[in-house]
Amino acid sequence: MSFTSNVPFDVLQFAKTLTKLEYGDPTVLDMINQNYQNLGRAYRIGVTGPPGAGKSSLVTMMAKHYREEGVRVGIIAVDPSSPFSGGALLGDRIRMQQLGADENIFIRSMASRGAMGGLAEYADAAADLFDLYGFDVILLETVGVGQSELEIAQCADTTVVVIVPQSGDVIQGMKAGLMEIGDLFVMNKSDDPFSEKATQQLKSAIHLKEWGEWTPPIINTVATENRGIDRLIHQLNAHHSFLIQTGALEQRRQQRLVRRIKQMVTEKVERELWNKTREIKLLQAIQERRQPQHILEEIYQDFRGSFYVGNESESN
Ligand SMILES: Nc1nc2c(ncn2[C@@H]2O[C@H](COP(=O)(O)OP(=O)(O)O)[C@@H](O)[C@H]2O)c(=O)[nH]1
Ligand SMILES: [Mg+2]
Repeated sequence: MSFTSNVPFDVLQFAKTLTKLEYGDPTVLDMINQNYQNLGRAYRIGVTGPPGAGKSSLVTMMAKHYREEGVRVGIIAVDPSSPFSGGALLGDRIRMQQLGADENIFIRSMASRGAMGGLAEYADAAADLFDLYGFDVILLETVGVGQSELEIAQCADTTVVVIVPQSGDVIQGMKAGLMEIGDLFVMNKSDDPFSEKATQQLKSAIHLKEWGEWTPPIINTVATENRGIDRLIHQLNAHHSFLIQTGALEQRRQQRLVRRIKQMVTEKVERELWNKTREIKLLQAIQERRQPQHILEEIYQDFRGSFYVGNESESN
């Protein structure tokens, strides 16, 4: 299948394709690959932050806002910490139900690793599908608590870090590398009495860092009351323009591909290296109590040698 700009959108078919992707169906991966030249139209926004910060509430409001502007919105909600039928995702769904039956909004929740390598690869590929199917904006919600979540955030063109004032110690909430990845910071739950103090703390923390051409703005929001969302969208538009004008958008996308292809090559090499025969050889060598360094050399040389089978003259 290939895509033109006028493919009629079939909701059911799209949902099925996403499910196939979830099961690692190679035909879907192949389709993404075949249509590689058509990728990159959509603006990918990552929304990350600690559990309960209000990410889903914000994403819902952002989607509403974009819909009012006629923008087609795809939402990918990744929550590795809760099972598919678990509370958090169920909550997400209920909150997002207010978006209603609008075919220009599509929400996909994913909680399991699925058949693909990891959640980051899967989320990335799912975003590709949304992109190919003509969605303008893709909102990628992830819980910012660990490495894999940071990787998911890196699938985005712009990363929004959502934090809340409750703890009274904002810097504490920034531990998981969130400070490093934010292009925009949202202080949600700004109806909280600590909000002002927390915003000041965050501002100081941001200004401690060297940011180059773009210093991340802080946007105060109350997602549940739809407050501050227009300012958030305004800042997102500003960042999007900034990325385009400076060439950073292209650069980020190239970097993303560099990472992705490197990782695929590494995985392929690893699969070939650790075939059954070498696994057995390794175990035998260990049982014979041979020196680890010698085992390493032998396996490595054997692996290298496998590239030159039938081509002895180059195998020195
Ligand atoms: N007071 C207040 N509560 C909020 C706000 N935004 C979200 N919430 C509530 O915080 C809880 C967690 O929100 P949710 O969007 O599920 O957070 P997520 O885990 O980051 O996706 C829910 O009960 C929301 O109703 C806000 O701005 N102010
Ligand atoms: Mg959520």
